[in-house]
Order: sequence, then structure tokens, then C-alpha cells
Amino acid sequence: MTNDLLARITNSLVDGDPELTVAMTREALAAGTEPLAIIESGLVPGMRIVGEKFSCGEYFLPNLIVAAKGMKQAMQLLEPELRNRQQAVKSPGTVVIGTVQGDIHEIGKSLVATMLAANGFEVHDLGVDVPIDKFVGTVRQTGANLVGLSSLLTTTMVMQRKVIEALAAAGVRNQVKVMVGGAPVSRKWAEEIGADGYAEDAVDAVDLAMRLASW
Ligand code: HCB
Repeated sequence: MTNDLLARITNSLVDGDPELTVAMTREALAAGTEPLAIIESGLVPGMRIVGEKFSCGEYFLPNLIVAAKGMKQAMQLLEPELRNRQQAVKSPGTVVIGTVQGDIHEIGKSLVATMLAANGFEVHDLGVDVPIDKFVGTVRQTGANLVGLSSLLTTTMVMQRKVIEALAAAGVRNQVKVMVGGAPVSRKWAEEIGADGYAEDAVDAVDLAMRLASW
């Protein structure tokens, strides 16, 4: 039953039917499916398939836009549920997170931000297309100990390196650990640019943030 619902959520994204995505997400929640399972086994596979179809020329930009609308609306239902599951724990740290300059992909970054908040982190989500100085200024203002940089485009990955360099130039690099993520980003890239860690998905990001915050 649950697997069938999750497969239907995936298909609704691939078919570009945001209303059905939301209706199925609501149904899955009502059936007692964990919000994280809905995201990881229903929504994310759908977005992956849409991305693959776009890559091979079967889908075009409007298909991405419609799929993103379905995912965003479903996330609006799921985010409060994720937050409700927050344990009353001492805050493990303060995170400044955003999608780097030139890049407007927000779904993955927002999911990581929600999951960090749900795990007790104080989260300053700067949104998308975030200028380098904004990251540096917010780290200064908040005294954050973690920075999360999201990049979904090969052309904007370089901004992750630039933010790290700017944090160093501003004298705050020692105060923060930097984790990077996004579809084209890898562990190798993270090492190359001097980041402190790479996270493949939101669960991995929480795990990494917990480890980095306790260093
Ligand atoms: Co967009 N797009 N897109 N797109 N897009 C991608 C990213 C491509 C890979 C599609 C493809 O070609 N296969 C491709 C990039 C190719 C490349 O550079 N290698 C691409 C392109 C080319 C473009 C445009 C240039 C298209 C155009 O205009 N011709 C354009 C760029 C605009 C810009 O940014 N300047 C564009 C636009 C769009 C939208 C607006 C239509 C839409 C975004 C809507 C929105 O976010 N509000 C969109 C979408 C939806 C996608 C795909 C299909 C899905 C992205 C997504 O939401 N995934 C994507 C295909 C793909 O990624 N496979 C495609 C789901 C989330 C949950 O996963 O990977 O984002 P995630 O995040 C994970 C993970 O990476 C990690 O945890 C997250 C949660 O699990 N993570 C972090 C992410 N950030 C982290 C930070 C951390 O610190 C730690 C972990």
C-alpha cells in the first residue's frame, strides 16, 4: 500500500501533475507514512527521473518547472511534519545555508535546511542566488559554526570555492566548518576546494553537520 502510494507520487512528478502529487502526499501522510520516506522514496526519485529526461532531450524546461512546482507544494505539507518530529535537544550549532550566486535551485537546499532545523540546529537560510558577501556577513552577525553551500550547476560550483576563500579572507574560516552539496558536487570536489565535508542528501547532511559541529 505504502510502496504503491510512493510509486504514484514519483509518477505524478514525472507526469507533471502537481495537484496529484499533493493529493498523493496528503494520502501517504494520512496512511501513516513517515515524511522522510515520502521525500526519499517518492519525491526525490521523481525529480531524478525528470532530470534524466531533461538531460537526454526528452523533457524541456517547462517540464522541470511543473515538476518543481509539485515537489515544492508537497514539501510545504511535509516540512511542518518534519519539524514536529524535532526532539527537544540542545542546539548542536548555528548554520548559515544557501544556494550559491548564479544558481536558483532551491528544493534540495531547503530540504537540508528543514532537516537541520528539525534536528535542533539554529538555521539561517539565505535562499538562492546568494552573493558571497552575504554568506560572510551572516557568519559574522550570527557567530555561526557551520556553513552549508548548495550548487546544482557545474557552472556555479566554483562559487563554493569562492565563498570558502572569502571566509578565509574575512578571518572567519577558523570559526566555521563548511559543508557542500548539490547534484554535480562530489567528495573529491569538496576536498579540492578545501571544504570540511560533502553530503549526498539531507540525511547525510544532518549526520555530517552533527559531526562537524562537535569538532
Ligand atoms: Co535545473 N538543472 N536548471 N531547474 N534542475 C538540473 C540541476 C540539471 C542537472 C538537469 C540536467 O541537465 N540533467 C541541470 C544542471 C546541469 C549541470 O550543470 N550539470 C539543470 C539545468 C541545466 C538548469 C537550467 C540551466 C536550465 C535552463 O535554463 N536551460 C536552469 C538554471 C537556472 C539557474 O539556476 N540559474 C535550471 C532551472 C531549473 C528550475 C527553475 C526549472 C528547477 C528548480 C526549481 C526550484 O528549485 N525552485 C530545476 C530543477 C527542478 C532541476 C532538477 C530536475 C531537480 C533538482 C532538485 O530539486 N532535485 C535537476 C536534475 C537533478 O538534480 N538531477 C535539474 C531534488 C533535490 C531534493 O535534490 O540534489 O537538489 P538536490 O539536493 C539534495 C542533495 O544534492 C543534497 O541534499 C539535498 C537533499 O537531499 N544537498 C546538499 C543539496 N545542497 C546541499 C548543501 C549542503 O550543504 C549539503 C547537502
